[in-house]
Amino acid sequence: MFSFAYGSIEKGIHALYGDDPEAADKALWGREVDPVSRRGFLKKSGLLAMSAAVGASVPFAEYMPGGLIPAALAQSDEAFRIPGKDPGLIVLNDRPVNAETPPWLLDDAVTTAERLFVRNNGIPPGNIDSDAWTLSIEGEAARSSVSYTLKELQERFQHYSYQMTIECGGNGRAEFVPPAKGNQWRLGAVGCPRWTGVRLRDVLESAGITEDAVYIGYYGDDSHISGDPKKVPISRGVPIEKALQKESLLAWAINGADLPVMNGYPLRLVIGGWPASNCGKWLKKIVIRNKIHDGAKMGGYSYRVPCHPVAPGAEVAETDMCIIESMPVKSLITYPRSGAIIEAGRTLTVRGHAWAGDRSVAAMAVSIDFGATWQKCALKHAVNRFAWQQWSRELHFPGRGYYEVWARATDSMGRLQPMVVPGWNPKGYLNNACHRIAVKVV
Ligand SMILES: Nc1nc2c(c(=O)[nH]1)N[C@H]1C(S)=C(S)[C@@H](COP(=O)(O)O)O[C@H]1N2
Ligand SMILES: [Mo]
Repeated sequence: MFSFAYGSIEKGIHALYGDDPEAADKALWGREVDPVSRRGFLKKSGLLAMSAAVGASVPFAEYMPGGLIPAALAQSDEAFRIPGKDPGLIVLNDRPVNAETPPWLLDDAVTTAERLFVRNNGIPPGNIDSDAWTLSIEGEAARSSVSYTLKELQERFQHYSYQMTIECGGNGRAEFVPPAKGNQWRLGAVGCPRWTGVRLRDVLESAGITEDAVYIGYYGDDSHISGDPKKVPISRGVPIEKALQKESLLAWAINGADLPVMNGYPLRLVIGGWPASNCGKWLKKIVIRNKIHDGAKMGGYSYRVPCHPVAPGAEVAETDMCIIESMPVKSLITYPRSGAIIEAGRTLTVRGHAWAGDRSVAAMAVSIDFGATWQKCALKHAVNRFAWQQWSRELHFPGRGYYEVWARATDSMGRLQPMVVPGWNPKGYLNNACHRIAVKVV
């Protein structure tokens, strides 16, 4: 068994028929499927499942008509709209808030703040006072401990802006078989806004870095989901060389405006090319360590993958797990949306972005014949290191029918995206399988 990126044929057929799921079922199964059983609600076991899905018990459940899809889950409903975010974001979880951006909303070359995904491990801070905000630098490998208010940071150090892709290490997790626990990200835990701030390097050097420094670690102002003040939701970090790269920023702005609260207001770390879990939000403290940082979610199965490939579902000892560093080569089709219908004889220009962690993207190709042949795409250079690159390709379809457009990037070291979900790992990280969309020519 293997599964394709972003869904099976079944999902593809459903995407193709968009708003008409009954027609999709007919196409897929040759018959109509009872919509209630198809949607999985309101079988007798449904009450628990429904409570879990809406995130609350349903006091009037006994009055709920059979077959009703809770409004909280209906596509058009905005009950859980996240303030400051595009209503098209898909909310995966509301405690804590986690939301991804569907590919067709990632079409902008520079991701807007409204369309940047949200990934929270804990409960974000409330009542943030940016005037009173301080960042401290300390740790065994810091020559001195220093602390700056946000204003001091902005006044004392030179400002830099870079467009940088941030992608959750678990983006694409939904496709792993056997499944991995955690937020079931599909494709949209990624974005590439322009960040402005000061260089982490300049600020670390102002404290002084001792010879034995090997790693940094961050601490944010969010609190643990359990409510236990002694527990830290997440505290990750990177090797000192990565921290000292010129693009590593302490950022207070996204596309020239304040960070949204959900994305770390008023200050966050941005480290290019590595899992976004390294980009600490609501940043209060950086520690310079003389050993690999051992904060929350640095060990065990968190943001680590088997050092050597394992069979799907294998048990892997913690000692055989290695920290994820550069993210792998990947691409998205951001136009058209899967399920596009075009007239026979018309051309279709497909487009999207590609990125490759610490590397750049060297080539981009698309296929309309399930990978039998590939067509080279136009590909732009990155505006700076760690920014995603735009690609496009005009397509001609030979006749009416059902097609899939598959997109595949190659990085600067010659590595290609795989067609199938690669490298099963216990927590479902690093799925960089090709994105594909359905297109019907009528
Ligand atoms: N303080 C803090 N920083 C954090 C997190 C968090 O939960 N708390 N989540 C991390 C993870 S796992 C990811 S993928 C990115 C997500 O950044 P975003 O929510 O701005 O998209 O933030 C990282 N920084
Ligand atoms: Mo993440």
